[in-house]
Parts: sequence; structure tokens; C-alpha cells
Amino acid sequence: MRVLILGGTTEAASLARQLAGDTRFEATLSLAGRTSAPAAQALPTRIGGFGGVDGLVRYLEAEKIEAVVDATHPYAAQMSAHAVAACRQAGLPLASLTRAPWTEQAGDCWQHVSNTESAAMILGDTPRRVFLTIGRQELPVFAAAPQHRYLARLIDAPKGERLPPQLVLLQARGPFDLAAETALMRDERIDVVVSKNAGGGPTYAKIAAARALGLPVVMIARPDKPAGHIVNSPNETVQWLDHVRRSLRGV
Ligand code: 3Y8
Ligand code: NAP
Repeated sequence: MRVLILGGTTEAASLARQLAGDTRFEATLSLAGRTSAPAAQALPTRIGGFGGVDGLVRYLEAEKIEAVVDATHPYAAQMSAHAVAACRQAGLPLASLTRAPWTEQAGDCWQHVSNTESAAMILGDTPRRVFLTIGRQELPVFAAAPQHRYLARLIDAPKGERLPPQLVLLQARGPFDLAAETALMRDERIDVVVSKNAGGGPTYAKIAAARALGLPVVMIARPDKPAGHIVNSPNETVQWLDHVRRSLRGV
């Protein structure tokens, strides 16, 4: 059965490894092409946007895809909206591989905001030393709060976007570990962390390190992310795919 995996996450990479050796499925992984050198994947990979919902429908039909798995990041809301619309239009089954958000633990000091603009505002007027861990795409938002010193972690260097004046770039790719995150925040004398609620393990270390150091975390809420049939792990995804395969083959 021909399958399209919308990827770009740890779970998608894990699912790709599981499907690569499984002769029941002929799967392709899809990336947006956000990073200049994405990690090698275990499946044949296509890179780049589809060209909106219509482009995705055309791809699904041209490639004779029989089932789609949305394994994109919790903040990739537009891709998920397009996947739901395109699968409905093409009459294809869609599973959405979701990831539970992080929840506050004893000792956490989270300040919840609804979006990146509110995160920049809540930092306040007094200059602070901010660990910005939300990547490159929304970095320009913090140019509106130039009084702070930002340590910004991203994968590729920004290309010409408007940037805050006091900016130190840290190019690094997750996953990260607790000891390194704690040492980094201490050495950089960070006094507040700005984060998305990515969930999962690969980048939780910064949240645990902030708790250990008694630092506040400005936590940007997840966007509404449309979904098809919800699955919670790569294994559950493979079970769903086999169920679809059997029903299509009448077995
Ligand atoms: C291109 C594929 C794997 C997947 C690794 C996960 C874990 C590390 C957490 C921090 C937070 C951040 C960022 C992050 C995480 C995993 C996972 C995850 C956050 C890669 C990848 C692609 C991307 C796109 C990139 C965004 C950026 C966001 C960096 C590959 C590594 C900050 C999100 O420069 C840019 O334009 C980067 C853009 C979207 C958010 C942003 O707005 O800048 N991810 N990340 C995917 C594609 O082209 O389709 O390059 O190999 C995948 C991973 N990113 O295989 O192990 O699964 O969540 N990615 C956030 O959570 O805030 C890092 O530094 O503490
Ligand atoms: P997004 O805002 O939801 O989507 C914007 C557009 O990017 C989509 O309409 C689509 O373009 C294209 N696109 C997104 N994901 C794609 C994929 N897997 N394959 C092909 N095209 C894709 O997406 P985003 O938040 O920029 O995320 C882009 C990628 O980075 C995704 O793979 C996501 O899993 C990964 N990622 C994102 C974050 C994050 O913080 N947002 C974190 C980690 C990983 P067209 O309309 O042209 O089809």
C-alpha cells in the first residue's frame, strides 16, 4: 500500500525506520525544506511544499497514495489543515501522529502566552538575558523588544530577516541534554527562557534545566492543529496503516 508521511519530527523519523523494512507498505517521507541539510531519513524523501491544498491533492492522485500520516510538529498547523482538507477532497484516510504537550511540574515557573508577540511583550521593559529556543522563523518578532540580550538557538543562520540588536546566535540541532542545557544557561547568565510547548523528549532538557536553576519559562501555547484519526505512537500508526491496508484489500 502506497503511503505518504508528512514528517519533520522525531516521531516521523522513528516511523520511517519502522516502515522502511516493512514490505506491506511503500512509503515516502515529505519535508518542507526548512533546513539546509536535513538529517538523512530511512525512507525515500521528497522535499518542498506541495503548493497548497490543490497541490497536495494533485500529488496524492499522481502518486496513487492510498493513506496519509501527518507526523508534523505540533506547531506546523497549516500543513495539518492542508492535509485534512486534501485527504477529504481526495477521499483518502488520514492519521495524525500527535504528541502530548509538556505539563508543569512542582518547581516550574511558567508564564503562559498565546503567541510569539505576547512572549516578546511579557519580557517587560527592564533589560533581561533571554534564552530564545523557538528557532529562526519568528525571531524578527523580538526586534520589537530590543532592550533585551537574546541567546537564540536555531538550525540555520537567519537570512536577512529584521533581528533584535543584541543577538547571539547558537546554531544547534536537538536533541539536547540536561547537563549541557544547565551549563549553557548558567554560563550565559540566562534569566528567562522562551519556548514552544513542543512536547516529547528531544528538547525537554531546557525545561528541566530552567526548573533546576529557578528560572521562569515563557511558554507559547500550541496552535489549533486540525487532525484526522488520532494515533499516539509510531507503533499505533503502523497498526492503523495495516488496518487500512486490510480494509482496502478486503482481507
Ligand atoms: C526541517 C529536520 C529528528 C527530528 C528533530 C522534535 C525534535 C529536534 C524540537 C530548541 C527547540 C524548534 C525547531 C525543534 C525541534 C526536533 C526535530 C525539533 C525546535 C528539524 C528538521 C526541520 C526542522 C524545522 C525547524 C523550524 C524550527 C523548528 C528548530 C532536519 C531539525 C525551534 C521548534 O531555520 C528554520 O527555519 C527552522 C525552522 C521549523 C521552528 C522555527 O520556527 O524556526 N524546526 N527541525 C523540517 C522540514 O523541512 O520539513 O533538519 O533534520 C526537526 C526537529 N526539530 O529527526 O530527530 O521532533 O520536535 N525544531 C520548537 O520546538 O520551538 C528546537 O532549540 O530548544
Ligand atoms: P506549516 O507552517 O504548518 O506549513 C507551512 C507550509 O510549509 C505548508 O503549507 C506546506 O507548503 C509546507 N510544509 C510544511 N510541512 C511540510 C512537509 N512535511 N512536507 C512538505 N511541505 C510542508 O509548517 P512549519 O511550522 O513551517 O513546519 C515546517 C516543517 O518543519 C514541518 O515538516 C514540521 O514538521 C517541521 N518542524 C516544525 C517546527 C515548528 O516549530 N513549526 C518544529 C519542528 C519541526 P505548501 O502549502 O506549499 O504545501
